[in-house]
Amino acid sequence: MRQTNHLDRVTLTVSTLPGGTNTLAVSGVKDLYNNAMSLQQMNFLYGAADTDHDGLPDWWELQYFNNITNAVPSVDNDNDGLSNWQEYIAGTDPMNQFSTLRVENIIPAAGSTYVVTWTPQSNRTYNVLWTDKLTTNFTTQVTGLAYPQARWTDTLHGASADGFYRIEAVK
Ligand SMILES: [Ca+2]
Ligand SMILES: [Ca+2]
Repeated sequence: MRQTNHLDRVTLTVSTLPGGTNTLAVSGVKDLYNNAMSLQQMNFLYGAADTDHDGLPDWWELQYFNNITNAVPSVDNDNDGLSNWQEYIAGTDPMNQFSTLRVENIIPAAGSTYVVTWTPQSNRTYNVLWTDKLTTNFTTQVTGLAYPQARWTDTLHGASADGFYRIEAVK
């Protein structure tokens, strides 16, 4: 950040921002001759501290585990099939088995299509994957479906005898 002669100190008080990158924009800045200067902008990280270096930010561990070191990324505390780390990425509650990411419904629709639904979380995007056999790899069908979108229509696999869907969350 560039320092200017007439601006030697700024005190900024920040509270209750979401974790991650936030943008601070400063406008109305003028130079020594009272000419308007271009908008100054900076990005800063808030709430990204991770005291125990386990990949789960302190603010997240505090919110769900009342402590900044108690949550174990690989553990599935609420037994919903998602590890705590997966719940952090998905934006779901790691202590509530009903808050989870899964394909909720696959509904046959007109024109040999299937409508796939899930429960989206804010600030997440979703990818839908498909395979005709669980012994083969899933292939990505669509990416970047942003909250609040909660459904996707598969127009490609209506004639397939079998089909399996997987939903991925991207933070
Ligand atoms: Ca942590
Ligand atoms: Ca879980």
